[in-house]
Amino acid sequence: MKVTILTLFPEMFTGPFSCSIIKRAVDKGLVELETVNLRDFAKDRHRTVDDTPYGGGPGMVLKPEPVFDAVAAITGKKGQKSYTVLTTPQGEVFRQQIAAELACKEELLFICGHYEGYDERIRTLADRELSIGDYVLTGGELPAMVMIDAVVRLLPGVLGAPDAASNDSFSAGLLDYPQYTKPAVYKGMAVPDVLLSGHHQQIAAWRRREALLRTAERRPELLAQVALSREDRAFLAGKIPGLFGPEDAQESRKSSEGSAESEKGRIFESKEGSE
Ligand code: 9D3
Repeated sequence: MKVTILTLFPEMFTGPFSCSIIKRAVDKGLVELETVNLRDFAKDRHRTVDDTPYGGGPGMVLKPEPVFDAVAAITGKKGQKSYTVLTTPQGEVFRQQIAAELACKEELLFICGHYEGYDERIRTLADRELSIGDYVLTGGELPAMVMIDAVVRLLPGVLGAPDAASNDSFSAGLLDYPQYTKPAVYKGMAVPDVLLSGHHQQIAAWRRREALLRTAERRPELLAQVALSREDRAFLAGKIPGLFGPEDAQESRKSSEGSAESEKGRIFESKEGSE
């Protein structure tokens, strides 16, 4: 995969891209990363890339000409058009599914703004407009780094041989289960007995339940996208009355009336499990 980043701050990318897993992926030739300085495409001797907004108002707006010319130069150099992502707070919120889609592209181009906004005509260059969440950053560079990191780790060979347990469909969409390593007791805190038991089936069942419980407690909205078995549902309904709607709260209400659990989020729609 080839990833090009159009930015006014190419230096911001040097640190993150020369460390750890991304660096290894580049060294292995699995991905090629290139930054292009938008300022090199400014038209005047002051190298201006932004201007005041028509109609007035605060802030500066990224001019169209440098961005269009830079994109044309990047495309011309490669002959083939890259799948183009515009980083913007108005974009669709980036998530794992989008990372997986981007990981299928041969060539990606990220256009990063670093001003209050873009001239609206720049949007026509984008195949997709993406944000990384509802908080205000100073530019699109950190979002581009976040997205590139999420995409590159999905490329074949980047993480080494992925073991079936860590990314199979069984755990997909759930938060991770709790993990422990030695010592078995630390500052009075003991590792759960089941993990020391050697009963692999019981361990797998415990991990599944812990992942389900954590997800239901912390991110109940994620559960709607997870395939739950009858056993999963029975376990969760027993732990969190009303999770699957008001119906299931009836019989378990007596047992946990007034508990904090009963106040947790509700899942009204959920994928039917295949098992
Ligand atoms: C939403 C704030 N805007 C109101 C006038 C101004 C503005 C502030 C900061 C416009 C752009 C920016 C810079 N941010 C990005 O370019 C950006 C971003 C972000 O701030 N949060 C999450 N994802 C992204 S992707 C690009």
